[in-house]
Amino acid sequence: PQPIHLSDYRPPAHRVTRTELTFDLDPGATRVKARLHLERHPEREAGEPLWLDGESLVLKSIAIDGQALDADEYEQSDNGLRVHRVPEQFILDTEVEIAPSENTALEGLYQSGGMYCTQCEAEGFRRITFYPDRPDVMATFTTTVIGGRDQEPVLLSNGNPVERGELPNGRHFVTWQDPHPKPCYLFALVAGDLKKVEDHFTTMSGREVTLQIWVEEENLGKTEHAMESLKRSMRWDEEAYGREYDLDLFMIVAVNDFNMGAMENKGLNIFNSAAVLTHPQTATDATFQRVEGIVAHEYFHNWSGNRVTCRDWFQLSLKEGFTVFRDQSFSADVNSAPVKRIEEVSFFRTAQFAEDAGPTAHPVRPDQYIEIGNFYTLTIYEKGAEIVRMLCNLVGEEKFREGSDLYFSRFDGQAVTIEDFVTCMAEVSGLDLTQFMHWYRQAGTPEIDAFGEYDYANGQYRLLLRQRTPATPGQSDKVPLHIPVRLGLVGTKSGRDLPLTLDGESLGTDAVVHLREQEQEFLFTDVDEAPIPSLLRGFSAPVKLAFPYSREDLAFLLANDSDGFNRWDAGQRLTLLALDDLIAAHRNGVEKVMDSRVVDAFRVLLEEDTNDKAVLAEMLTLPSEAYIAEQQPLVDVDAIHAAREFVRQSLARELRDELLAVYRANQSDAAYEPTPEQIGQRALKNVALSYLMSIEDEEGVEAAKAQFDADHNMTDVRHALTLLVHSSRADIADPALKAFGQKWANDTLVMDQWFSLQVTRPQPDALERVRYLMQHPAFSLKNPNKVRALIGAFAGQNRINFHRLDGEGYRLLADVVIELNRLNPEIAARIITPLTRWQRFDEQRQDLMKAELERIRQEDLSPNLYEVVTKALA
Ligand code: B3K
Ligand code: ZN
Repeated sequence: PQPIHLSDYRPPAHRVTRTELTFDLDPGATRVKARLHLERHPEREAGEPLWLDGESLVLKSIAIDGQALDADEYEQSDNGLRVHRVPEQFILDTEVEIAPSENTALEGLYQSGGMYCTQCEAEGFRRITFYPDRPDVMATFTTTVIGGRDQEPVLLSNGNPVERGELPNGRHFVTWQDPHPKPCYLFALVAGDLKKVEDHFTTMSGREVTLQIWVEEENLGKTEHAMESLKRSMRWDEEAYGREYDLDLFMIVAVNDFNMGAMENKGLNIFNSAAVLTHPQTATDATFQRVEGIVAHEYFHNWSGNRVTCRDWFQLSLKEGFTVFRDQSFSADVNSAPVKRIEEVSFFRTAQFAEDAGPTAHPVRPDQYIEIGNFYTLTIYEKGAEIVRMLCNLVGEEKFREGSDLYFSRFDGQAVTIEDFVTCMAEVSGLDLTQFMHWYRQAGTPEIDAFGEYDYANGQYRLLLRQRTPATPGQSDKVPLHIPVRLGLVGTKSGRDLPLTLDGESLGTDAVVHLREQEQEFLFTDVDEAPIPSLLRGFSAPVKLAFPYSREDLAFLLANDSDGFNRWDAGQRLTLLALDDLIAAHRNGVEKVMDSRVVDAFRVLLEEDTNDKAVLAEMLTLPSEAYIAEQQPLVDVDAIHAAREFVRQSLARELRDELLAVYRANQSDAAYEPTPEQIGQRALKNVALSYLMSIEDEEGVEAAKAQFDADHNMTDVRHALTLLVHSSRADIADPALKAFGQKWANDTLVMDQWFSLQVTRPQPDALERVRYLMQHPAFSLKNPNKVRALIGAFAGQNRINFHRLDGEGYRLLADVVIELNRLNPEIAARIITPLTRWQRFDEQRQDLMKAELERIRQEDLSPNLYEVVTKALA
């Protein structure tokens, strides 16, 4: 496979203005008729051949303006069809046959359970019919779907239903019309025996919109939260961005087999059932919040993605980064904002930093790719969102809104670029964003080294910032970035933010300084007491910032920083320093000693009377093994695990009574609600229980068992069961696990949780459990959720067992990847990730991991895996 380059972009030779499709559904032989109204692109010369993408299609007929083409008038290949000569303007008719029942890649038209559904982004439409499958070709769609009256009573597509009727042989049809021109990646079709829940929304201009969520009958009771989230999102987008919905009907469909979370098809969003269905008895708080965020994300795409779309797939972050930023802002508004930010950043610094430091590192706007399906990454999504957040902070909220209004009005109905977006922000604010654009071009996480010095005599604080972006594959030289650093100076006497005066200008007590040079000095004057700097507040830029804080400094910031995010971060930094010592002690075989400063800091937290329990729960949570590993030059899996366990157990022993008190004080019989208050309270209670269970405290074990038996809600039940299964108390855990498995045997989403919590246990039998559970009747390699729940959870979260020194963890993952290469290349190329990160491990593990990558390379690889494996072995 050959890479595609951004620099080769040209508009298409022909564009489609109208697309008319007819689907005659059949599992093994669906017929698709396409009538395309085509014309030459005004920027391209006359006489160029017509190119249509197409994969795995059996061509039955082809005609131009009613004339069937002779065999020498066109040429068909593996990836498409070329018609040598076409008129300036013409109608193309084709008919193809496809086999949805054989489609295990879950791209194009496929079957999930008994129903038909589609996934076209990025390049799935070419598996449905011959078409210029690129986002800069936008057409109106009319779609007729024919199915069995009994098997497929419900036939859905984009837009509004305009006609329906009966046909011979027990068949029927519905015709749908979507008035908004769209690229084919937003096309969708769903057919099956589905039931709906309906609601209504009145838009800001007074239009009535019908809202429908379509599910299998047994899931009708699990849609309420998604519906409420949808209505909240619609209102929020009107208020925050002035964006109104533009059709009379908005549909969401839940399907069990889906590669990603969800898809923003125009008027017909298709969701992974795991990202839309909830019920207090079956879904955890985390799932409730995830559903809210994803429903919002897909809805927000209606403007940032659908009305204004991407010119080409290199611009993917134009819609994804912006839309993630929008859904993050929404979630922060309707939940606890500081907790949201802490959650986002701790995930980002663990997973995106690792991606940016690994063999598949790429810029937020890549300049080349082999398989675009590999670029739905944390970098495109989450780092893209961080860039938009920086832009918003740079221009200010008001100008940002002005800029987004300008963007939506100027480019409505068009396929555009990242420059188009940034130019709008520059225009309304008058800021020069030229240097800022490097954020989109440069891969790798910038590192800032900061140093500070207080001059008592003159009352001045000198802050030196030095930036550096490490080399990444294909990018050895980096230029300095424009980095907004939000900061405060916290007085060591007063514990307060001191007034900031920079270059004679007074900036209040919390300000943003702009780091543009490789090295830059900031001299704050009129500083009355010695300060400790609080840097990168709110994670104002996606960078690693190092400052030589002492542990006393960090304990001080943890107690005094006015920025909630940086208070949390000070606690994390303090714990990380203690962990460093313990990791070293473990490696050197020296006795481990707990740092009393950490214990004291945690004691203060536990005794604090704070309202935001969710924030407190975050502060009490230790950095994950994955994040600790991120900080180490050489990852020692066992030492990290041992050190972290040691900290957990030491804290549990020293603070046992306080933890038990917090646990008891936060128990509640109140009916389950996914409110921020209740979620915070459960989180706090469950963190306390985790500590108690780490030492298998008798009362802790009793509490976990009682919490499981009480069966109050899935958050509490799952947490208790996980702690029991991860403990040595098989006497309690085994019967509980069995009872849980039997109770939920028919609920596929709960069974996913049952799989995950078993294979993440630290005991040495975890890997054998994975192999055993792969034979379980509820498991299937064809279902992406099951693959993630079992294999993904094991390889991603059970570090000590995945990295076993006998290499069995690696072998297991490689075996699965090889099978998935045939079944579902997109999932194969994702699930392999932990194997590609061999560079930071000891030599023995490096060799084992590379050997498995080599074994995979011997296979007949899909483009997806080919790209990832070659990069990983480069
Ligand atoms: N836009 C989709 C991505 C699906 C791509 C899968 N290859 C989901 C989202 O970001 O909303
Ligand atoms: Zn998206």
